[in-house]
This record gives sequence, structure tokens and C-alpha cells, in this order.
Amino acid sequence: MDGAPRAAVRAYLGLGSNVGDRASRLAEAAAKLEGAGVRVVRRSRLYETPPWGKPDQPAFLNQVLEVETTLAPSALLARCQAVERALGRLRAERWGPRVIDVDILLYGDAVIRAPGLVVPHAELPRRAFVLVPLLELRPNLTLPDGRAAADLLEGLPDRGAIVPWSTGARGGAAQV
Ligand code: GSY
Repeated sequence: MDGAPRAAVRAYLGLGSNVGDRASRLAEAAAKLEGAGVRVVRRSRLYETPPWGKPDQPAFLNQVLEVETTLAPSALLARCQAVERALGRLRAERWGPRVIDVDILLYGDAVIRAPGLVVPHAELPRRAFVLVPLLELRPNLTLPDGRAAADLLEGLPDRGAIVPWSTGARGGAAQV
């Protein structure tokens, strides 16, 4: 069915950066994701988050985008990876620092277990830095397996460390 027209699906993408001008990289990623078959509908605030998995690295900025897409999941993954490459992402160290990371978190209610693509994202239930911005956009979100995202977050000890980003430069207003 590749190439056949598809109905639009709401998908959620997780963005993260902890190298260089993090906020600019996230904005560039959102801009580059848009194009044939992908429209960014809403974006969460930016959150400053402690590194997960490998602690001795700079803090991340994270954001979640809600997109409307007519791309198949595999094509949306290819778009995400193209954006990572365009912004200079090198797939090197696992859990290491990165200029940009773009992950598919949810693709409608789809459950996908394919080589290279697991949806909902396999780590979503354990990552407060994803759940907090996702819940900002979808406070009543239930995962395809029936679990409430808010309940998952409640069980994560680091949830309080996920805070809206503030430059602190001019009164510290949160960036949106
Ligand atoms: O796949 C996400 C990349 N990443 C992150 C991240 O985006 N934010 C935080 N806080 N820690 C992370 N560790 C990895 S790997």
C-alpha cells in the first residue's frame, strides 16, 4: 500500500538536545519536520531536564510536538531521521550527548513492533522528560494498552526535576 493516500493521523514527536544552542536546534527541528505530509499542530513548552541514562553530561532541553501526518509510520521515521542528520546528529554513543534527537512517541493509537520502530516509544512509560511535556498537550492521555499517562508519571521519582525552561536573562519567562 506504499504510496496510497492515507487518512491524517495525530502523532506525537519527542525532541531533545543537550549540545550547543539547544533551543535553536529544537526550533529548527520543528521547522524541518514540516513539509509534505507533516504539519505541526501544537508544541509543548521547552523543559530543562537532567540527563537520563548517562548522568555525566549537560542538561537537555526537551519538547513534544503534536503533528498531523498522512505519512506512514516508516515514512515519518525517515523524516525524523533526515531532520536529525540535517542538524548534524551523529549516531554515536548510546545515551550520550546529542545535538538533536527526534523520536516518534505515539502514532494515533497504533501499536508497532518492527525492526527499528517501536510505537508507543518503548521508553515512554519510564521517561518523565517525555511524559511531562506530553501531558501538557494531552492531560487525559491514555496509551493504547489502557494505561493513563498521568498514572505512569506519578510513579516516576524524577518527575519533579522536569521544569519549564527559563533563560533567566530577562525576568525568566518560560519559553513557549
Ligand atoms: O532519546 C532521548 C535522548 N536522551 C535524553 C533526553 O532527550 N532528555 C534527557 N533528559 N535525557 C536523555 N537521555 C537521552 S539518551
